[in-house]
Amino acid sequence: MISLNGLSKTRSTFFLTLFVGYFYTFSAQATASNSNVSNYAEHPEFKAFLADVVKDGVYPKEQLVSLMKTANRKESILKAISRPAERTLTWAQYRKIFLTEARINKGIDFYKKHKATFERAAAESGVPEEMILAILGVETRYGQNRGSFRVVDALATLGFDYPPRAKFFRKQLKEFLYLEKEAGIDLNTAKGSYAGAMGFPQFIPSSYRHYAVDFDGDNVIDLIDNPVDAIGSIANYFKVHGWKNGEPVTAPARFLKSGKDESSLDNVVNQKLKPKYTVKELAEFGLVSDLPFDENQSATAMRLEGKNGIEYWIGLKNFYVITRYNHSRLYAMAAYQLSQALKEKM
Ligand SMILES: [Ca+2]
Repeated sequence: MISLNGLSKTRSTFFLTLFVGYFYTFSAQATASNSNVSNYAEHPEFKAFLADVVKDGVYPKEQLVSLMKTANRKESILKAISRPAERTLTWAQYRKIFLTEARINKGIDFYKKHKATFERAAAESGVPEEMILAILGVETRYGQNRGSFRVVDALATLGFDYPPRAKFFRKQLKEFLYLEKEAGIDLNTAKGSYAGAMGFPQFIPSSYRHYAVDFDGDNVIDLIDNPVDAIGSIANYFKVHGWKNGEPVTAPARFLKSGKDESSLDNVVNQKLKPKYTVKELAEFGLVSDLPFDENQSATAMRLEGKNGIEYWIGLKNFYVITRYNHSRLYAMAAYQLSQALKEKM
């Protein structure tokens, strides 16, 4: 959903961007086109979108025109998308936002309230309770910050006035229209992140349609107000993306290679998120984990700027699965470490 190192991000963390906003000045004007229209029904490119929606029978024409007449360009959205925290903060700065006593304690309160649901979700999906809980903690502080932008404003602004990702967000806008029928969402009032991610787990419309589940059996898939559906949906998202129960996620590593210095790892660490080496190959580069991993499994190497200097980590397949939720190694590391901190208190 948001461009991170050229990759698309499937989630967004609305409050995080606000946090970053305190520290950085933004310049979105350079990348945003200026359509100079009072609402998106008047945008020059809306006609083609409308024709496409009507052709595919997604949503009635008159209703879409009415909805888009209410959709306005929001400069704050264009600013937010240009500086996501995952791209602007170091690991030390990023970690500090999520690994706090307050966030851990709130998580434990939330867990106690929904313990039976977490247990059922973990049993059915093979995704640990603490991992599901940590995602809720990172995304929305367990539902506290579900986003304050109208989703239709966010998706229209980015779909029509943010050329670098316009195609993606216009597709999300189209997916959003389905949610009125499929999930009973009021398209006019639905709120979410600056990037149109909704509810407790911050699902963008396409994820909502494909991965959300009705976990309390009331025949409505409600991620916005229903924590039970949210818990089941995060578990399902991880399961579908390949989470393997009981397999390792990540572990610290050390550089051990005589006659070479750490710059020899420059082209090995922080490459694409998808693991391209094996644990054995990383060891040949000099990167060795403290844990006895199966040396034939796929692995990825990370070099992060931690509080006490450079940290090396080896990520395995399950780590990659966390990055399917948000295409960022900082995000995945924070979510995993929060899960481990929560687990100690559960
Ligand atoms: Ca439900």
